Amino acid sequence: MKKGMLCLALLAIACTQRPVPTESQLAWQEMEMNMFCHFGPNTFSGAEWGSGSEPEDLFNPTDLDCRQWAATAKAAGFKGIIITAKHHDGFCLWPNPESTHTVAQSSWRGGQGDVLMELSNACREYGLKFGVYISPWDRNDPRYGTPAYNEAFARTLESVHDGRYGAIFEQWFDGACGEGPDGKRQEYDWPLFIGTVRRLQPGAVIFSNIGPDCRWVGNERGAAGETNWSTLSPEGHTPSSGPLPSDTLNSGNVHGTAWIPAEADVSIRPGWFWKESETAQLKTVDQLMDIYFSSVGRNAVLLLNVPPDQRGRIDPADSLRLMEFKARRDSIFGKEAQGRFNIVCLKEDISRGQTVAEFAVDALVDGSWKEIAHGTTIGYKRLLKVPTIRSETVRVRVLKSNGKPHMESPVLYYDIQEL
Ligand code: FUL
Repeated sequence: MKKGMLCLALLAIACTQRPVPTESQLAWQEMEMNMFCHFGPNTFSGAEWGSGSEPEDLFNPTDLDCRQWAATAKAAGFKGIIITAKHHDGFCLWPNPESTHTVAQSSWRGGQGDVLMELSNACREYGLKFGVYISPWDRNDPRYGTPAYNEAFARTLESVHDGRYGAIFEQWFDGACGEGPDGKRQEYDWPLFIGTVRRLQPGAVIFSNIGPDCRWVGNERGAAGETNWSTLSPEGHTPSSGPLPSDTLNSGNVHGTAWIPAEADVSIRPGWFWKESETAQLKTVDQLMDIYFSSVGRNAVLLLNVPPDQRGRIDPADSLRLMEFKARRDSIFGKEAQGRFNIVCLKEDISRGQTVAEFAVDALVDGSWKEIAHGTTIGYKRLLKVPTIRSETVRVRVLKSNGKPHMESPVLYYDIQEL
């Protein structure tokens, strides 16, 4: 008998039009894990939020090697890299003609350097996708707080998305703004920003607190809700109008009007930027595994930050931890369980939408069915840890569903360390 068996006991089927992912969103979800690289003046100052008045010469990696980042990401099982092309301090890691606060004004490589060019080339070489974080909040640009800034920011986006760095798989719009009550106020022109990226990179997935293409998961711990719908109702909100409540972002909306799946961002270190003092505080493999189960294993994409150091290389301690994390995942998911299992992997065919709202998993033990897990949503992937069971046969009962569920056969794994 086939190991996984599907039993659809439908209690409720609603025949409404459900949101489904676009081709780009589907491809994005299948990436599962991407590497985030926070890199810029803060790498050298030790700040998490730069003031914007740092001298350009502060940015001075002594041995930049983006191929080493890509090789590390590839070996660790990531499918793409997203770099902070411009963080809140406004410094641009590429020669942005719209700004006077960029690598071109620094003495690094005589002002001829371009981190985005090196990284996009390295990603192509290693078969990784390339993405960019470009912060709308800018503490350097004197136009920030005036309508002129919106036009300037759109041109900034153009100078990255116009094809010179090839295809960009994700544009990350950070919602943070720390201006405070007496600070500058910028009315962002979101239709202009989103339209600019769409026009130049129609295949890019656009991230912000509320989408349009993928949403923030509501925390920086890398944890999606046990209930996690890829649908959301963002009407009445803009990416900067104050996020939806964290629990909404964490769980999505069961009857959400748009397909806006969750992305779970978290750093391997306490901070987002590299600091020597934090090298001893890397997340452990167990912590990374917990993050994996509560992000990828709960229908989210994991964006794990691994910040390059002052040389412009991934710190050996971080690389080692990533390899240990990869080895641990391989030891579990490298082959299906034989004879007994303690992890069940469920998947819906999300190209037809997400429908399952409640399910139970039963295992056939000594000739009778025994319930071993119960949950709400499944989505692209749901990983369930269960007590170790000697059985090769499970069935899934769909107890509540918003439409006809399209599920794949469950797959069983065995984690020897969970004995
Ligand atoms: C936040 C930022 O303020 C942090 O510096 C970091 O970039 C994180 C990913 O997003 O909103």
